[in-house]
Amino acid sequence: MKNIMITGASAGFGKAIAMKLAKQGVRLILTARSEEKLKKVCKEIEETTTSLVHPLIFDIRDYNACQAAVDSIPNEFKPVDILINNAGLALETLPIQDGNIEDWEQMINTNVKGLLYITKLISPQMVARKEGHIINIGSISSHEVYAGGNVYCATKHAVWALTQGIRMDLLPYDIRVTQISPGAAETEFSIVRFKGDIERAAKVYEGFDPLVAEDVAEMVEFVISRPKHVCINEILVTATAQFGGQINRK
Ligand code: NDP
Ligand code: 8X3
Repeated sequence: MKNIMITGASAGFGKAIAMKLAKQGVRLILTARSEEKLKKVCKEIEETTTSLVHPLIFDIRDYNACQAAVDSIPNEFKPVDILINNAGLALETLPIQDGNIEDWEQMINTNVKGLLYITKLISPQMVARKEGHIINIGSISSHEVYAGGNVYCATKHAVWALTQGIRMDLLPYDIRVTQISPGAAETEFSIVRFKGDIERAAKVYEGFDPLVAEDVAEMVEFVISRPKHVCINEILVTATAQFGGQINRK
């Protein structure tokens, strides 16, 4: 039975990945800040699958909290075989001159530093065992920049650079490192981005069929099911209606 840790599993991709992998009978360590939402996901998994699940409630921006959470993982959920660095967010689409420092810090601290903190805490045991798989959730924004996407796109470009750097560093230890880079997907992402403005968020997905969280979960399922000698370096996946930053709306 594999031990799989997924950050940001209370909603969106993280939740869908957890639900999908739970069907295989695994041990899941799921993390998020929202206790109520995460425990609901855990309950659903426990009630509908044979998988075991351990929730960790903490803010990934806080290194001490990350360390305490990782230290508290029960022995039966260790060692982590697969780490899925998914927690992340975008805030606003403001031009750079109007940007909000707190928003920038939250995106950088979550999307870049949070990913680094968890990778730093989990990778040493993978190195020691010469085994493991790290999957980073990047974005089309790891490759493209759009108006008002400035800092969010910079964080996802950083995730791409880190995926490459981590893969190079861990190459001698047979550790697989993969980035999954989705285009626009309808999750809570835009509601978070527009700070609860549901109507504005809905407009992002008007006039085309966006990706859904299940699509990304299927990519993860595929990537981890490859034989050990196969490392999918990156999957860049968009809605059929999206090419780069361009969306063909009807
Ligand atoms: P959601 O908003 O639906 O989910 C985001 C998850 O991240 C939640 O579980 C949230 O949990 C968690 N999270 C956010 N901030 C923190 C924090 N400080 N500490 C711990 N957990 C945190 O968004 P998505 O599922 O769409 O996004 C998941 C990832 O996919 C992100 O990295 C995003 O950038 C990326 N992405 C999204 C795309 C999209 O169009 N939706 C496309 C490409 C990439 P909680 O709030 O409970 O802490
Ligand atoms: C999230 C999707 O369209 O903002 O990474 O790049 S998008």
